[in-house]
Amino acid sequence: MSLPAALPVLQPASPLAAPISTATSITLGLGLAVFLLVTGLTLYFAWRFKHRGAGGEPPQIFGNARDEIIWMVTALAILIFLFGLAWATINKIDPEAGQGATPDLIVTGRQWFWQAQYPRASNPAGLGVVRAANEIHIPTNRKLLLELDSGDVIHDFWAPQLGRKMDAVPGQNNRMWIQADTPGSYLGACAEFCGAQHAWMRFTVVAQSPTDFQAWLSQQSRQASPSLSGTAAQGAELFAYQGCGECHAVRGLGARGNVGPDLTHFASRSRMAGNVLSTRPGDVVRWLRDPDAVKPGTRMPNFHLNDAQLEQLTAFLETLK
Ligand code: HEC
Ligand SMILES: [Cu+2]
Repeated sequence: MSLPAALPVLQPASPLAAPISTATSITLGLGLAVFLLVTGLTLYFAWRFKHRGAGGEPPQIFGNARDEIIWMVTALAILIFLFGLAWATINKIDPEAGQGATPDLIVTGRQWFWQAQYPRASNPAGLGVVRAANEIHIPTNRKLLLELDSGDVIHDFWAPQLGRKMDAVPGQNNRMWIQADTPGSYLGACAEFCGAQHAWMRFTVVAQSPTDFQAWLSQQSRQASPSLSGTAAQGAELFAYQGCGECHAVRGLGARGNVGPDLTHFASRSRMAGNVLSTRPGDVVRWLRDPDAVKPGTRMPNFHLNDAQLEQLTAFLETLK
């Protein structure tokens, strides 16, 4: 999966994002027109009248009612137009949620990754817990209500192709809508400075057809299988022994931590740690060897693991599909 390095801010892929790009383009276009008119006239007059010589000050004009009304009314008309445009845009991108509506998704920002939970109520198959990190799956062609929470400081959820952006404030449960028209991967980022690794708090929204999405949901709701053998089994033991489960959940293996990402389906994702690394074995080893070297300031400690231990843990993590 290849994603652009920069956020595609003016390439909407949603009826909730298109009005934002339109309003941005119109506003910038108007600003550009005014800028060109004013600088163009200034340059023109400077050139046109440069031969007048130093004849003292030109006559000053005061109190020309007609001219003053023209430039006040023009400016006011532009402002009223922009106000109307903003109003119309807000109404389109931010429909009312309805009191007490159950969110389709609960997205929580944490230093420095995003967690996505799919509450039971929006889960017609009656599946259990589904908790993903940094890869947020959604069905296409449906308006989804997102609840935004934070586990620590203020973050800001922004997937510019799919909807507006909104702060995730501790204890405030902000709500917004997103929608994707076509299946695909859409890049998102934290848009509110939240500490040293703010720039590596990226995520991907994976939009799938409703059938594919249901299949993903039921696969994610499965628990990890405890029947492992060889290096992977040694890795699972080490995972328990080192206390990784204090911070990470692996459903089915008794690990219930909620400080770091839920790892139950770690290997089903393609990127980890806020998109900074892939989930391929080489990158997993790099992360486990020294998390702070990859993301300085991370809450995950360095366990000073030797090569054999790194291999075992990685083999175990790669089984968590
Ligand atoms: C004190 C809490 C803590 C402990 C203990 C801990 N981790 Fe982490 N871990 C984190 C945090 C926080 C992150 C998220 C880092 C980020 O993305 O900024 C993380 C991220 C990860 C990731 C990347 C997951 C993803 O999907 O992005 C893996 C894999 C991982 N840890 C494995 C382990 C293993 C294996 C152990 C035990 C040797 C362990 N962790 C122990 C806190 C912890
Ligand atoms: Cu953040």
